[in-house]
Amino acid sequence: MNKLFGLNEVGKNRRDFITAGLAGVVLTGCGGGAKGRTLLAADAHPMDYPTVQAVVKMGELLHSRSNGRFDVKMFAGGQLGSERDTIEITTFGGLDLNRVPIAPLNSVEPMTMVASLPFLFRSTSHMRRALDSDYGEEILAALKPHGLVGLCFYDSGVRSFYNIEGPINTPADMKGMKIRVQNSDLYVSMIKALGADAVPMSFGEVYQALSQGVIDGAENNWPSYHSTRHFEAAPYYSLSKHVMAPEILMMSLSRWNKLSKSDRALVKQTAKDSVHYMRELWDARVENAKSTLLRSGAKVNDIADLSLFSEKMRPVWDRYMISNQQKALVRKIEAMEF
Ligand code: GTR
Repeated sequence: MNKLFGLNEVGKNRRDFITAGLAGVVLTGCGGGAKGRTLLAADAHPMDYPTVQAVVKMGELLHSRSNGRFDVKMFAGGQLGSERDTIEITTFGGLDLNRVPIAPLNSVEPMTMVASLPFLFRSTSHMRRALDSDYGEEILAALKPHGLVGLCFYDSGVRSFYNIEGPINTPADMKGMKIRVQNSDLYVSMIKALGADAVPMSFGEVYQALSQGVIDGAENNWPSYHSTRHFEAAPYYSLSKHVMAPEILMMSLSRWNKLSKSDRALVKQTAKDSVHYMRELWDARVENAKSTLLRSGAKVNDIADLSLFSEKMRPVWDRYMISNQQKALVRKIEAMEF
């Protein structure tokens, strides 16, 4: 069916099931009643994760700023399916709000690949300033033709590799390793460029795949490495810091189109305001995850020469930065102070 996402039969059935269930939530008047002023939101993370808490906070702000006309009902913990599935559900309006990482949007809109490039952002402040600026808005706006309204970016920190075998210090240490990646061709290419085998897989399947030795490793930020308990099966966390790709909070275009002009501005502003809150939670969560992981026996190593990784991954930039719009945006982000 959908060429972009290519859901298999299981995925399609799950999508139809979820959509029917969500329609039930709206029609039975959960909060907003049949007019659906309760915005249904999805997130793959558990309730206490910063991305989830930020959207919950956004719901509270929206509720008070709209004098009770809007609120948000959060379906956390991946209960509505994989991120690929929920993105598709959002595009046809089965979900109002969805917080996803940028990687699975790479196959939907090439401009999202810009912020997914390895070693593009050189510091947290560089990443935040770029995404808070018109450059970030340009990426968010590119989602619109796909039925998605990008509201804001949330932090996702720095992603590094973890595996079951031993510390990684150079790309040679990864040779032949099966590394799980998010569903994105760009990510597949990044791993291949290092000489490892890339295994695209949805987030919820990684723990089992690591435990059963179906894969040797994966990559993620400190909080996700910790909250998923992937460290139990893959205790070697090597700080390759290869990508700072952000999270995106988006709204379905069909819901957006039903809002008045002033309500659109309210939703956009409230989402933006939730970013500050998210970042406070995020910074604390990173520190907490680091110290808990170190106490729990994770074997963390710094990598002395990150250029060994960045040089091998660099050809990925040329392969995926094809359009003039992508190239121009990359140049502008690179030219920023960091
Ligand atoms: C996390 C992100 C999740 C999920 C995960 C993954 O950092 O917050 O939404 O995409 O990465 O690796 O799939």
